[in-house]
Amino acid sequence: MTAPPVQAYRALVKELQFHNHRYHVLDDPLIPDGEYDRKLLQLQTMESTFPTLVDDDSPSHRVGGKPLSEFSQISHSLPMLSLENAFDSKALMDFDRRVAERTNEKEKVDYVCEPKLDGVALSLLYRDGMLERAATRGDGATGEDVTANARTIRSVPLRLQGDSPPNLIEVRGEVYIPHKDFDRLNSLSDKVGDKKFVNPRNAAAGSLRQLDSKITARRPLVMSVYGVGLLESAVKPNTHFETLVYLKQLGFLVNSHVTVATDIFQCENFYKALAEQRASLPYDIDGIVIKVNSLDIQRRLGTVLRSPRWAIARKFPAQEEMTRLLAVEYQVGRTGVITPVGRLEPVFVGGVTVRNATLHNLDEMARLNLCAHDTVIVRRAGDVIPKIVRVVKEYRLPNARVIKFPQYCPVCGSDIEQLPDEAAVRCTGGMSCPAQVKQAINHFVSRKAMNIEGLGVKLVEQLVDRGHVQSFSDLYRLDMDTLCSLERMAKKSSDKLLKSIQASRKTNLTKFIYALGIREVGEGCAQILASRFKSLEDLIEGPLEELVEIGGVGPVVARHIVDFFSESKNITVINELRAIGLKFDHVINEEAMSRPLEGQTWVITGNLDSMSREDAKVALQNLGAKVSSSVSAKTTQLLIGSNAGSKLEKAKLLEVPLMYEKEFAILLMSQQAHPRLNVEK
Ligand code: JCF
Repeated sequence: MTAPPVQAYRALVKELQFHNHRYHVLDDPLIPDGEYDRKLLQLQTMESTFPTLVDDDSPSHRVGGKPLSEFSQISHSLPMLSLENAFDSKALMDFDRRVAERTNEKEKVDYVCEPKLDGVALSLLYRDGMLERAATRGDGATGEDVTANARTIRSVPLRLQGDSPPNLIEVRGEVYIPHKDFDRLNSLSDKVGDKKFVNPRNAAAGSLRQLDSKITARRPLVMSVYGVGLLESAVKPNTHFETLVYLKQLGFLVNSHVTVATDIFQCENFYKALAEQRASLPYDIDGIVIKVNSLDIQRRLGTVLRSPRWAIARKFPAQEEMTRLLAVEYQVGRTGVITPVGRLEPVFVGGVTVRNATLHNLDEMARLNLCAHDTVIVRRAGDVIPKIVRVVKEYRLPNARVIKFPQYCPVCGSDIEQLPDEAAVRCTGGMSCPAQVKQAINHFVSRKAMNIEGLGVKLVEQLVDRGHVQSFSDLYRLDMDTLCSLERMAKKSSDKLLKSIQASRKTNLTKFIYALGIREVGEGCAQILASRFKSLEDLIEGPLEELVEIGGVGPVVARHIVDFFSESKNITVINELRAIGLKFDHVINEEAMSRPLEGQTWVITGNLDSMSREDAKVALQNLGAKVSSSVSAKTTQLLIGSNAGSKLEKAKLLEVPLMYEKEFAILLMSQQAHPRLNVEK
């Protein structure tokens, strides 16, 4: 038998530890994953051939070991403290005053601010640089021994870095699961029919408390450290910030947002800045933690009950709250999309009072499986539209009635349809559906369409409900008597409105095409179509192939245009308008031509491949568009790159027209190809 290759083995362990740290702690891998896996396999082969070689810090231990029958209890040598909460800035100022009162008058107190991670606390004990024991917080005095599980967490060093590790160090931190890993975990568990996790925190807590560490090993846990308990070492840090630097040097992951503040106002500013970033951080946080920086002052301040006097958690408003579902109502949009909306007992969540939550569509309704009067968890994260996360089944009333998505349009009773590759359910009623008529009219009369002033939403509502208006042409048949019979309409305003309606008879082709409300045809697109076809007849006859080739139109929009004009109802509407004497000759407006996107508001989301977002922004601005950073009902168009996130979600909800990068590139090219559309400085 050959002698075990001790040196080669240790070298390989060290090499794997180095790459593990680069990947999981520094987030800066040096070698590709496949290369790492090969090296790990090599190590495992060595270990199975020469079992005597296996060391405690072997990376092969990351895969978990034998299941336990129970966790043993561990008493913390120094209690694991909890934090006092501050829910407003006054509470923070009070904290600062209490600190000042207990410290020497001339002493300047610095603070350290960090995000408060929403995970589970864990304590790690290292003796002579080797991970010896890991324990949960438990009640602060005693926790559970989860050493086997902690070993599987890649950002937990099995051996500390550096040549002179402390004799003994107890490191404390928070174990969590980043959003993207959580989403993946939940979609995986979906496939095998497992129960989904409600949120990353619960998933982290459940994963850390698995008796079978092989299961924990497959969960994407991350540990970020924030403090030290016991410490036996030749050199000791003097401040909290130095402690964090020290922990980083030992190979731990320390949150990158940690900042020193020289007074409490800076802490409050840090809080505000982080609140802004909260929705875009890759993990959940529920506030910030503020600690006195000097460890000497910390010692003098001491603790009360179970919280230190030298630290406080400034909490964000909760993003999830519980409330009661009052009813589900259905909104029918301009294009017939039926959106279920939950009416809620008002609840303060994410910093505002929420009364409604979107239920998105049929699939979401099926997922939630709501019953009348259910108790629900509402989530409002960032400026995202509030949604119902789940039902609290335990509070469901006996014999509660299941809420079913309607089988017919709740407004007009027409059939509804769900297209194979669409989540949305639509009413097929078109212009026979009052809800769609109202919205179509609202769009038709809007400023950038026919520009009929004085015809607001409330008025349109009445006109349609009383049967005065069923299609666009009916607007031109309205008379004084009819208008005066409506609520809050006197002679003067009726007269003004009639004049405005008459004035709109003379318009141009762009505005008219836009006013028709063809799906996804915004003003920019209408402009392109008008300048290309010059007359409505030619546009109506334009074959799909020709439309597809127009820069800025794209296959999806082209399809919508062809579908629109192949509906005889729509042709009838156009003919009626013509018969009434509407003029929509193609008037070329030179100024509008050089700025075809004038008056539009675009939003960019995701990463663009062919250009930077900044370049795309400048290009849009040159064409006359405004570029905004958030999606709202006013957004004309959303430009979508890869990995688009919540903006895309929101745009879909608000039915904002979408444009993918490819189509956008074509739009830009088409602008350069047409001298008249060119941008000249
Ligand atoms: O991120 C956290 N959840 C967190 C919790 C951060 C800290 O600095 C903490 C903590 C709990 C107690 N510090 C203490 C003393």
